[in-house]
Amino acid sequence: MFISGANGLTLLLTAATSYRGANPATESRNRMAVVTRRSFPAIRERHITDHQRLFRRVGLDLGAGPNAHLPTDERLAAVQAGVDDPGLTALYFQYGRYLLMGSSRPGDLPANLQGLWNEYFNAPWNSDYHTNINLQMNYWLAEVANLSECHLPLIDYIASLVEPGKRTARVHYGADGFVVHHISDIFGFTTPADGIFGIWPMGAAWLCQHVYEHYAFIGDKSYLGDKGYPILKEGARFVLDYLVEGPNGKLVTNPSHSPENRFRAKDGSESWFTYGATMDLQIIHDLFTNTIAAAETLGVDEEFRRELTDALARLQPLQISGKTGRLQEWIEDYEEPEPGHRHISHLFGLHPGDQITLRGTPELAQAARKSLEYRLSHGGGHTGWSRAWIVNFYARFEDAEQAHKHLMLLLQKSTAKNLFDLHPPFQIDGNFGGAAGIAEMLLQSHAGEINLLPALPTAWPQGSVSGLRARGGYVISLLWTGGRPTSALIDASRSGTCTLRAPQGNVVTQIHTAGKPVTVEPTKEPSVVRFAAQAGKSYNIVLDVLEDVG
Ligand code: FUC
Repeated sequence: MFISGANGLTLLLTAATSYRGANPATESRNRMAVVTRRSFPAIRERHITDHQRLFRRVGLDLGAGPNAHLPTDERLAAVQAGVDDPGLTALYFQYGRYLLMGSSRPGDLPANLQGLWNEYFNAPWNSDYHTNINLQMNYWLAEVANLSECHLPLIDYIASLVEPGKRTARVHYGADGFVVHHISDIFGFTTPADGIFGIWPMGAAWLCQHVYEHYAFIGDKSYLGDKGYPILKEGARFVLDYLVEGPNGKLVTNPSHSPENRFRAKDGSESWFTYGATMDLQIIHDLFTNTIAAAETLGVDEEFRRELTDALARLQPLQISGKTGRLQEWIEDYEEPEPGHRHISHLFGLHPGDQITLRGTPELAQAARKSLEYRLSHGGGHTGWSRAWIVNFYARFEDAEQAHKHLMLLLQKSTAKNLFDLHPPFQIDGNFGGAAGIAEMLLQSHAGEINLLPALPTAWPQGSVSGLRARGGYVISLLWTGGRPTSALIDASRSGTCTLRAPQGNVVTQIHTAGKPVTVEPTKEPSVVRFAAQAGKSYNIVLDVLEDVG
């Protein structure tokens, strides 16, 4: 085809697959017939409207930075040379949202290892859905970054694995419920794969976290009853069957391993397998807690709830090594041949789980921190996704400077010119995980309270964020200056008690709604207050420095 004398060219392309039974040629032609009826400006306008509807829900301003006038690749090169550019960090956050919007829309398949930007016939790891960190990390951003509907493709995908996963559970383990191992695909692949460490039957249990989190943020009971809870129940059923009594009478998984990591047994031999690996116990804690909460909310399955509660009470507790003070990754305090391993699985309970919290379980938090520091002192964080996870861990430790340092390392060592995350090669999980880490530095809500600016680094002295979501149905905007928060706005979509934690050294002094003061209930901690939030109302939160009050 030759084109000459033109000053513009519009190419229309439609595509379809037979995945859901359609005839691709007919489907493509039908779509083309629809598009060709529209003018190019009209198509563009529709696209922009659709994009802005989602994109503009969240704003992030960390200051323009010194290089705002430069193209992105040059800004990144400057950051890689050590220049501080908070504007690029904000761009990286919004880029993460943009990538999720582009690769995960309701009705479609979820974002795979390359989102949907795979350029190879034989892509790294088959451009598939790995469920021992990668697929889940793709969705850490969805709810907090106000893209809840972009989470739905994952939840639909999980739902599609229930039936095949039930067959696998029956055939491989003689168990009820559904199981997924560490590799899955859109054709219902749920069996172990990839050699010996394919025997990791915790994929479904971890995925179930997303099924519940969608409810925790949005609070849609009909979603929970019709779609969410039936999945949680099948996930929990499998685990109940899989658990066995360990030598000390506690319930453990067996066989069990910590994703892709191995240990040195007492006789010096290396092994992947043991029983009751820490990550299994934490995932199970998460799954059972959420399933019980869901059943309670729906007022169903009292007997099953009891079964789960009993099993939870008998679950092998997490252990701190007497020798090193670190959180143990395995049931025994084994040595590791690769202490800087990229998977930091035994910290699942810190993030994305909530079993370990700074104030709720301070000893475990301290031990988890030691484990993380040990990993890092042996070269941990060398893949993009691993580094992104570390940002989230430090945000949960409320260690702003470390979180920021690892965010910078993510940009410096694991980011391509177009801001795609590098495993290497390109793998999109680090983009989503890194963006989620930025949100986690600004707002947390996993510990039964809304934690405002929990990890604000000195590199972002001035800024604002609008439209982040918190569990409990809140949308939150924040403003800070001189490293100190000045105000926050909370829109409540559900009625309930809202517990607010002001950033370190600050307190909530007043709360107003529609110009009227709201009764603020103090707590034992000066920086924590409670108030009764009503659905549909907006609350202005006034903050001040702790010493200035009273
Ligand atoms: C997990 C990781 C690898 C890679 C692959 C897609 O198996 O251990 O680093 O990210 O998924």
